[in-house]
Amino acid sequence: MNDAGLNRVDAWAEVGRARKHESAELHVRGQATYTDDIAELAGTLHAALGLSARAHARVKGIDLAPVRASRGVVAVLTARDIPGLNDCGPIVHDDPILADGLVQYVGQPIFIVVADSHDNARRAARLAVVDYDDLPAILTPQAARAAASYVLPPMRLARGDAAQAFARAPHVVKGELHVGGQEQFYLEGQVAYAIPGEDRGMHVYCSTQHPSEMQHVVAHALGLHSHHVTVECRRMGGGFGGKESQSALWAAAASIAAVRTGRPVKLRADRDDDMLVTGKRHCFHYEYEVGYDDEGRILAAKVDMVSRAGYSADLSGPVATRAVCHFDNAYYLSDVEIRAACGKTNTQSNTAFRGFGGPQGAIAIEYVIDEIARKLGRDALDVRRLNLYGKTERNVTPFGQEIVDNVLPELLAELEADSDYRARRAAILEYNRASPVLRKGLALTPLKFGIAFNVTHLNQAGALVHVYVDGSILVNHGGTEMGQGINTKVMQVVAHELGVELARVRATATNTSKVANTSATAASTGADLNGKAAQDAARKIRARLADFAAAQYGGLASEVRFAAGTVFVAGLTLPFGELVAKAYLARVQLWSDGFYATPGLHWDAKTMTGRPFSYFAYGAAVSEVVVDTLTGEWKLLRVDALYDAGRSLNPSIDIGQVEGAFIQGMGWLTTEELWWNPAGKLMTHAPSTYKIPAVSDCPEDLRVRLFDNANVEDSIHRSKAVGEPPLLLPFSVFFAIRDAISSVGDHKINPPLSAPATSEEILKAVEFVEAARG
Ligand code: MTE
Ligand code: LUZ
Ligand code: MOS
Repeated sequence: MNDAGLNRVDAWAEVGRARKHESAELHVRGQATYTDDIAELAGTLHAALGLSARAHARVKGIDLAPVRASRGVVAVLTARDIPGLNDCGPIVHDDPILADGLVQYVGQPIFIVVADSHDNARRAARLAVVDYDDLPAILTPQAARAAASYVLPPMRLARGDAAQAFARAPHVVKGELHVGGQEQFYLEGQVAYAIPGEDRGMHVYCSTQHPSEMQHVVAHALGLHSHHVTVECRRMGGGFGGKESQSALWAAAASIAAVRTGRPVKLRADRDDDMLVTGKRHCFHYEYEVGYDDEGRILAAKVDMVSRAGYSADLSGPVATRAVCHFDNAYYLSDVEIRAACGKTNTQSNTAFRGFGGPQGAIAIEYVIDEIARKLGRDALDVRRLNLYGKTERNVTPFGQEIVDNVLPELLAELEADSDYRARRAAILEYNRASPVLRKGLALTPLKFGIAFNVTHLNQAGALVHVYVDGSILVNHGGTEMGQGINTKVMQVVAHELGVELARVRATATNTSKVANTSATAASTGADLNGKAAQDAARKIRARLADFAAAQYGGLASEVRFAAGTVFVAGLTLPFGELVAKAYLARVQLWSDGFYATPGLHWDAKTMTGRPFSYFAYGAAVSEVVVDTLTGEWKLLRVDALYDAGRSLNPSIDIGQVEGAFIQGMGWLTTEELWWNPAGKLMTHAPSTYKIPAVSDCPEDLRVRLFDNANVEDSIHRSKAVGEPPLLLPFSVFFAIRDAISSVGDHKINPPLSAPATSEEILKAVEFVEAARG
């Protein structure tokens, strides 16, 4: 081979390339198979859930005769029909599959109807006559705190001496903030299809981020071993955390119905039921007190947060832990005390949602910095910069983890320049002077997000790679595809390792009988963990092929190269497929498992200290809005976002993730409002009343760029996770709105603004400023 050829091979890479999503064409053609698209077996029955109409009550009696008599009904099942454990809680076992004598929220499942069609099951599910004996209900986190009603003991993290630091601080700001929850609103709702097999076997197709946990829950509910149950998921139409633990109810109910009827049973929630039954992002209520100096440097900080956990623990503990570990966001807090509690309320059991408490922790400190800046008459960006973590000092988090690669100073400088922040700030001041009704606002907010499960043992993954005799490659791993592109990234890693083009690699459905004991695809770690596991498997195969090639053709195994579909050995080249076919005849094992466990993690839950994260991802965004101060309507005019994806495995997928997270987070902070009536019924349980952002809400000018910053940790090809962290970027939208509102009072008054900043909330804040201005 000549030099040009060798250069081409040296430059060859499959990772780091902008590749389209492996299912992109199937998605747009409507040919991608979701759980509900799987061809139904003959005899398949359909289930629906009968739901509680009360927030908290004893069930004195229940008349199911009208349900049984309804058209097409085959069986009606209650808690007593569950062969094994009536529990689907992921950590604490306080989560019944079917309520048994006590209902704890409006929407809690009480019974399962099995019928010959989806519609017949749904119709019948409404016909039960339930005799309730109402009990007092707690609906808000504040009420939960007042009653000391918690699903878990409250937690506390402290560093330094906050009391002393407050005593020395020239200024103190004190206040409260409320940040609402959020419905995951995955396009594909919760669904499971359970097929009973021979000898007590159960195969469950389920839209889930956590097939292994579904396997365990189903096995326990049926009184079986894990080896009886197989759970499979080719893809989800979105999960966003809502299918990390809460797919369990649906998997378990379908399986119970399948066992009881001896027939395949599908359970698919319609949107209203899905929203009434399942948990969401936790809303948080904060009480804060922060001491600062004349320039805005934070000297002391105290925060007490309480979340709305709902009626059971679910993942509320880890969510609160992540909130505690992200209260600092990008800022060094020398003397700090952070408290968090998970309020037990008679509402849906809240759960994971993109960011997993991180956004809820970080927004509080951003709110405070925003207040400090206004009190001092400084640009909030200057106050933010003043408080940023340092590079080699002031670089240890309150939980004791050293930050070793803080790029925020450079990243902010780059974004400030690229977005023309200062000039636009001046232009907006000018605009607002001449515009009494329409007011513009601008804000730049940073993010720092810790990557790893904050529960150490979950940071492991497995993979299985098969090289077939024709040279085609099949990869299976423990991660699940929910649209985020994990399969594409893992396929790129395998293709890269074996030196073949991406088209030669295919990924198959996640299946508990292929890779065992997997963690949820969550905490943004999917590609990090499963990419490493698949790389490990591919490397083992490549090493065997290299040994074989060297033995056949001479030279050293360590010098055999695999690139561009070609194998380079002892001065010869041969196609990958040809070497594979020869290796097969020579009885070389052409498939392998792979495994990865993130090194260096530890966490002491009692003191809330350790090294819970493998590394941190960084980013920042600038948003410009215009607010109508008469109606509270607003529009996002322009966004500039810069995100540190390390050496991105796939820049086009990563940019898509940043865009998606941005718009999703913007919805959380602005238009998506969960509203329960005084009786505790969630009234916003459909898109008619619950407003997620539409295409028309996306800014016309959306500039997302990746900040190239090779990961200092030995992550997969030095990339960084991207799934959740960019959800913090639309803090900039919220604070731009607050900036526009505060212009009404010449930026001298801090408008109280809760999230979501709906039009009503904006109007209230405008009125507050007008009243205070006099
Ligand atoms: N992107 C799409 N399209 N759909 C999703 O459901 N979930 C998010 C994020 N991006 C999600 C998504 C959440 S909550 C997580 S934790 C990560 O993807 C999980 O995938 P990863 O770890 O492979 O990035
Ligand atoms: N920790 C975390 C977790 O940081 N993210 C998660 O999604 C999670 N899930 C379960 C337990 N801990
Ligand atoms: Mo994502 S909330 O960790 O599933």
